[in-house]
Amino acid sequence: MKKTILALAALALVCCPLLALAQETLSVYNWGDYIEPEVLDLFEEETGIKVIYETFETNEDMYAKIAMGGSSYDVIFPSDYMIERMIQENLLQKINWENIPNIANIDERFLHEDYDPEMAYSVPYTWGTMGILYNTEMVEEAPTSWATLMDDTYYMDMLMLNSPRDTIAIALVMCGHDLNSVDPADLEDAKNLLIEQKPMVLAYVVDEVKDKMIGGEAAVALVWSGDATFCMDENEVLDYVVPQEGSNIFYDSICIPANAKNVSGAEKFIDFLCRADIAAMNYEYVGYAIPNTAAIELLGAEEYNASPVNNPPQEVLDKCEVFKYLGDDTKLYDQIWTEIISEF
Ligand code: SPD
Repeated sequence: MKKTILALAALALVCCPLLALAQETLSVYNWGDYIEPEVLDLFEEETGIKVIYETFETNEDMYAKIAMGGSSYDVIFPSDYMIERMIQENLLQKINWENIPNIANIDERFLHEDYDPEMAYSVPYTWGTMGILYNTEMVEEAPTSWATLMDDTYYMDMLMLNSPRDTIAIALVMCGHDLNSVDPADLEDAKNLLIEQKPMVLAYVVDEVKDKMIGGEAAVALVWSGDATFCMDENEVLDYVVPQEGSNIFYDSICIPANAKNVSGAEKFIDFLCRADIAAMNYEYVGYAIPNTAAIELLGAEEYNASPVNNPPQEVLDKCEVFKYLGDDTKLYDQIWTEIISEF
C-alpha cells in the first residue's frame, strides 16, 4: 500500500508540469484598450481557461493577419464592413446560438444588421460614431463642421486617425461625397484634401489619441466616440461633437475565425462577455456604447442614456452611415493612403 502511494505521488510530480502545459487556452485578438483587464481575470478564474490576448489598431491590420493564415485566433472583434468582407472570404465560422444563451441580453435593434443579415457570424459588442474631440480651453468656439480639421488655427495642434478607411471617409464627407464612395474622382478629391491638411497634423494616431488629448497636447482630434467618452471622463475641458455634415456610425462585434482551434472556449468567452454584469463592468472601463439592454439596466438606464456621446439624438444618427465592404475597390483606398502617408 505504502509503495503504491509513493508511486502515485512520484507520478503526480512527473505529471504536474505536463498537466500545466495541457491547460486549455483561448487565443483572443482585440482592439487596443477594448476590454476591462479584470474581465479576463474573472473569465480565467471561472472557467480555468487561460486567455492569450493580443491587440490590433485597425480592422485592416487584423484582417491582414487573419487572411495570411499564419496565425490562429479563437475570438476576434471586427467592425461591420470587415465582417461583411470576412464572411464573403470564408474567414469566419457560424455561431452556434444554443451555446450563447446570454444573446438574449442584446437589444433586438442591433441584430440582423446588413453586414450579417442572418445573424449567423457576429455578436454585437459595442457601437459608436466618429467625431471631433476638442479642448474647450484651446478652441474658441465649439466646432460644428468637419471644416475645423482644415482650419490652420490648429496648425500642428490636430490629431488624425491612423486608420485609412476612417480618415479617408471623413475627407470624402468634407468634399461633399458619400463616405462609401469608390468613384476615383471622389477619392482623388479626398486624397488632395488630406495632402493639403497633412502639414497641420501633429500626428496620425489610434490609441495614443487618448493620452495626447487628456494631456492637452492637441486642440482637436478625429476620434471614435468611445475614446471621446474615456477622455472626457479624465479631463473635463474636453468635449465631443459629430459635425453637421454627417459621419460614420460603426458596429464592432465578436466573431469566431474559420480556423479557430478552441470553438467551445470561444463560445464560453462570447457568452461571458454578453452577461449583464460583465458587459456593465466592461462598459465602465472601455467607454463605448453597448447593445446590452440587461447591462444598461444594471448601470442605470437614465444615467447611461444621459450621455449625448454614447446616446446621440436621432437627428445626429440620421446623418450617420455605416461603412460597407467595397470589394476590389478597397485597393483604391490602400493606394491613396500610401500616397498620403508618403507625401512630404
Ligand atoms: N480602442 C478601441 C477602438 C475600437 C473602435 N472601433 C472602431 C471601428 C471604426 N470603424
